[in-house]
Formats: sequence, C-alpha cells, structure tokens
Amino acid sequence: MTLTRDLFDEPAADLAGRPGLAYLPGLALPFEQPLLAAIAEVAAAAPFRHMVTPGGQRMSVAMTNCGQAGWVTDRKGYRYEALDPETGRPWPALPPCVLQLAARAAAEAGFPAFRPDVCLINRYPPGARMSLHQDRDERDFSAPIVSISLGLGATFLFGGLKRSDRPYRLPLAHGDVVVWGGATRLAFHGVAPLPDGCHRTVGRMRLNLTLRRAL
Ligand code: MD3
Ligand code: FE
Repeated sequence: MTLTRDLFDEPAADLAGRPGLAYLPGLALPFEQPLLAAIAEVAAAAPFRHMVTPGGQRMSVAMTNCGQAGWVTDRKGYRYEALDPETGRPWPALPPCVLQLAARAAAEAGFPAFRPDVCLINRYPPGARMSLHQDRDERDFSAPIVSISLGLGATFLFGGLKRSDRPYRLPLAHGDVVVWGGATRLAFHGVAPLPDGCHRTVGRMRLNLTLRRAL
C-alpha cells in the first residue's frame, strides 16, 4: 500500500472488481438536455429546498424528489414521505428519460430487474457538501442505488462499512453514472465541498440524481 496513491487519475481503479458496483463515465451525456429539462419540470412542481437535519442543521445541499415518495428530513428524523411537506401534494412522477437511463445503468451492473420508485435530486451550490453517511432509510438494501451527476465536478468520498474507514476520493464529472449495489450499498459516503466554477450548460452548480427502490 502506498500513502501517495493518486486516485484522481484512475477513478475506476478502486471501483474495479466489486460485484454490484459499476462506474459508467459519461453514460448520461447523450441524455443531457432531456435530463436537465426533466429536472426543471420537477423543480417547478416541487421546488428545491434546504432541509433541516434531526440535529437542527440546515443542509447546504438543496433537495427535491420525484416518484412515489420523496426522502425528507426535519427535526423529527429522516424518512420517505408520499406527499411533499412543502406543497402538500404528491411528488412529481419519475421522468421517462431518467427511468430509461437508470434501467440501462442498473443492467450494466447486473441488476436487470431494478425498478426504482423514488428519485432524490440534490443541488450543490459552490461550497456545499454532504458529510459521510449511509443510505439506510430504504426498505430493501438488495436493490442498488443509481447516481447520475450533472454540472460541476465533485470529489465523491467513498468509505467502507465503518464510519472510521478512510474514504477514497473519486472525482465525479458531468454525465457520470454510478451504480452502487452489492456490498457497497451500505458503504459510508459523502461529497467534499464543491469547488466554485461555472459549467457550460448547467451553470454554477452540481446536480445529482439518485434512483432508489425505497418502498
Ligand atoms: C454509495 N448523494 O443523496 S450520489 C445521497 O453526489 C448522496 O449527491 C451524493 O449520497 C451526491 O444520499 C452521492 C452517490 C451515492 C449514492 C448512494 C450511495 C453513492 C452511494 C449508497 C451507498 C454507497
Ligand atoms: Fe447517500
């Protein structure tokens, strides 16, 4: 083991050989315009908002959802809710282009039967971050999570099954798709503070969609 291993040049190196995990750089690029239009349409009905953690911290990432339920957090805790607490209405439906891309990605990772019911959409302004956490509010951890990154690049922190496991730093760029299944499904993960910049088509932000089987 070397202390100076530079993962920035070879993100795939540390993702190789893990069953259920697939790193699919650029898979979303052909869908860029429909994806951005779909996100805008979702946000028009269910606006991005900064939620509050159970500990009372306002999240630096703004979030919204589409699908049969949405992930929410407030002083009462983390959970999936069928109605958007901000509007009282159901979350917008999952856009077909999002479902299509997720199905293609999941199949590549060995999950041809993946049927997501929820999509959490994260919007990172420069400086926003997501601290190390596990995603465990979903009912069935045998289903993978498919993530789609758009806009500014970010350093994704990919840890182990214990919070104390030192995370790998993996760059995620515009159009990258990752499928997190199998043993990585419950790995600790997060996102380092977003560097400032301006993406050609997306602007001064990063967008991340995570497709989940939550219910
Ligand atoms: C690895 N979002 O919304 S996506 C989240 O970039 C979240 O916005 C990050 O973590 C983002 O919960 C990371 C990639 C991701 C999502 C879920 C995972 C990686 C994962 C679950 C298990 C292991
Ligand atoms: Fe997560």
